[in-house]
Amino acid sequence: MKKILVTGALGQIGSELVVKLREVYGEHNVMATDIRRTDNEVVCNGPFELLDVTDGRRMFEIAKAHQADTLIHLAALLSATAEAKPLLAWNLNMGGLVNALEVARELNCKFFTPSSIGAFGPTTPKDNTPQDTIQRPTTMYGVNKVAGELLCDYYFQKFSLDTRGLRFPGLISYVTPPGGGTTDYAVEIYYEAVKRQAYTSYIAKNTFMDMMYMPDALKAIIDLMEADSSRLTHRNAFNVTAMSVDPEAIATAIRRQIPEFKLSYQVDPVRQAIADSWPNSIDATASRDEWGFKPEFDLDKMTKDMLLKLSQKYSLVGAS
Ligand code: VAH
Repeated sequence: MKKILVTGALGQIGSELVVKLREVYGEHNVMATDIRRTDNEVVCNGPFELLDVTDGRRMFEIAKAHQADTLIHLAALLSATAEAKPLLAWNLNMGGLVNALEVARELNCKFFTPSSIGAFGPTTPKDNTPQDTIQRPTTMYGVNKVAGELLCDYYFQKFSLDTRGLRFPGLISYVTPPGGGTTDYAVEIYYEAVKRQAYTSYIAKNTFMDMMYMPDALKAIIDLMEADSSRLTHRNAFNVTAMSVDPEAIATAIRRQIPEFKLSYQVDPVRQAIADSWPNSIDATASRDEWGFKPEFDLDKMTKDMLLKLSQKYSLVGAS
């Protein structure tokens, strides 16, 4: 990777990945794009262009002018928003992906786009979900992710495009809160813990889902993109995870730092139904075997770092 174009650069992953990529590959070598502009470091500390990913011609112009050799396509609607606006999600998630793949094909770019545990459905084995198994998701987001995995495999087989992707679990971060996801509760709980030592979860007790801390997600993207292509069998859909937790497990970890923390529940039936259709835990053996995936943060280590960083961010007296 030398000259990188990132779409969705102001999203939960993009806002941290761009900063990390600029540290590793040089500020001027990472072109950040998003449909909106803000005054944060992604926009101010390196190349930035406004881009609606449904405009393939504009995407091509920006990538060509940047002389991109790598395209990291992150722009998409997440699961809860996609369920509320299914046709918008189809047009943006699939239209944007096809545009990005076509730009990558025309400019012969190495290509990354994330899949998700949302690519699995209620008939998928729920515990230690295998790398290769049944994928009949019952959400528009899941349909988009399965179609996306297959489309990226097609561009590899048909056009020899070097496409790569990860099935991300819920990602937890303190920089840019996620928007419109089902796993967002696992981020909100930390913000509320430092602000008011209490949180009301919209996901029910004993709803286990895979999660991972953002630093591990960023390292996984870079490690996969730098991996020897000949070692990659699963290429566009590697299962990655660091932990399987429910709201109670997170609350228990928070109470080790903030003993007075209180957790209550007000379940959102829409997002609960999405969560119930996903695995409880997934198997990441293929990622370990094919490109050396090894997350650093477990629940306690992530919780300590999240609470410390959020306390500093809100200059609150919180976790020490
Ligand atoms: C979502 N955070 O909740 C995303 C992710 C596995 C969950 O795909 O939609």
